[in-house]
Amino acid sequence: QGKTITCLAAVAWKAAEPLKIEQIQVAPPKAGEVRVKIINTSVCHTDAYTLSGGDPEGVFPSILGHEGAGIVESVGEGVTSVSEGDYVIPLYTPECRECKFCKSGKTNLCQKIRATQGKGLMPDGTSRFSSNGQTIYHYMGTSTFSQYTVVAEISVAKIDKSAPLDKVCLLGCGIPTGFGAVTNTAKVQKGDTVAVFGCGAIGLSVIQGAKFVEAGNIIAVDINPEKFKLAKEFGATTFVNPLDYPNKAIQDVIVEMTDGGVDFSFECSGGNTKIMRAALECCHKGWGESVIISVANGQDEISTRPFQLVTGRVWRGSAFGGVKGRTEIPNYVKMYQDGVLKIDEFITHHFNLEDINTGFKLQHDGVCIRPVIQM
Ligand code: DAO
Ligand code: ZN
Ligand code: ZN
Repeated sequence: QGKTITCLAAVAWKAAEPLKIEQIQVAPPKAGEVRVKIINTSVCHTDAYTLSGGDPEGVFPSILGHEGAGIVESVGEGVTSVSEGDYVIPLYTPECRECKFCKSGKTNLCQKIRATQGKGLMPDGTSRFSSNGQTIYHYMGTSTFSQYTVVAEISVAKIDKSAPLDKVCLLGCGIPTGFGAVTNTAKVQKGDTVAVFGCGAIGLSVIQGAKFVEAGNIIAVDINPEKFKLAKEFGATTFVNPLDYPNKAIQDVIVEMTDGGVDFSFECSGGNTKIMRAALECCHKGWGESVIISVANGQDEISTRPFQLVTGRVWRGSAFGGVKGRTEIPNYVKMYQDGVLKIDEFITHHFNLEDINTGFKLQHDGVCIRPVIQM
C-alpha cells in the first residue's frame, strides 16, 4: 500500500474567487486507479466556466484542470494497462471499452464513471484529495492543477515516452476537441466549405482539422482581428469580422459570400448561444451541418426557427471531438511528432504553478491562446 503524498495544488475554494496555491494531501490510488505526477497543465475555458459558478456540476472546494500530462507515480490493485513511469494524458472523457456507450460504436461518451465524476468523486464515491483533513473534490475526473492527482485507469491515455509533456499536455482537451469535431463528428470531406466561429484554441484546432482533410474555403469568424494571423497560419482562407457588418446578421453575410451557405459550421465561441444560432443559420439549405463545441451556461437555451431544420440544416454537438482517448490520443502524439499536427503554435505563454491565475486572466482577455504551466 502506497503512502499519502503532500504536494502543491491550485485549489478552487469558492466560485468566482482566484485559485489558491496550497499544500494538499493526495491519498494512494485504490483499486482500478492511478496516481499521476502532473508535469504540465494548461488552462481551458471550461475551467474558467466552472470557477465562475455557472457550471451546475461545479463543486467546491475542488482542484480544477483537465488539460495536462504527467508520469504514472503508482497504480492501485488490478491496474494492468499502465505502470509506474508511463507517460500519460488524463482523460475527462474516459474509455472503458465495455459500457453500452463504448460498445455502441456511435459515441465517445463513456458513462462507466460518469455519475461519480460529475460529483467530484472517484468511482468508489470518495475523494483522494484533502487539505488539513478537509475534503477537496476532484474535477472532470482529472484535476490536473495538482502536482499529483489520482484518476481512474480508464481515464488515462498511455503515450510514447519520447513525447514532450510540455507540448502534448494540450492534447488533453482543446486540440482533439476541435480537430476531432471535424474528422470524427462532422466527417468533413475534401472540398467542403467550413465556417469556424471563434478563433481560440478550439477554433484554431477546427481550422487545423479542416485543412488536414483538405476542406475548401475555410472561413474564420472572430471579432478580434488579431486572431486572423494565427488562423491563417493554421489554414483559414477567409476572414470575417462581424464588427465590420454592424447592420447585418453575420449568418446573412456568410450565406451571401458562399453562394447559399457553408457545408459545415463549428461554434467555438466559448458558449454564446446567439453565435450558436448564427452558426446554424449560415449553413447551406438542404444539407449544411452545424456542430456546437463550446459549453454554455447550464441554464442557457438555444433557439432558431424550426423551418431551418425542416429545410435540411442539421444541428449537432461534439464533446472532446468524439475522440476515444485511450485509443486515439497516442496517435495525436504521433501526428505531432511526425510534424503533421501543430501544437507549439498554440502556446503563447509559460507560467509556474504559482502564477496560474494570470493564465486564467490572459486567456479571458483573449491575449493568450494557451499557457503552459510547469508544475
Ligand atoms: O456527460 O458523458 C458526459 C460527459 C460530457 C463531458 C463534456 C465536457 C465538455 C467539455 C468540453 C470543453 C471544450 C471547450
Ligand atoms: Zn477543455
Ligand atoms: Zn465506457
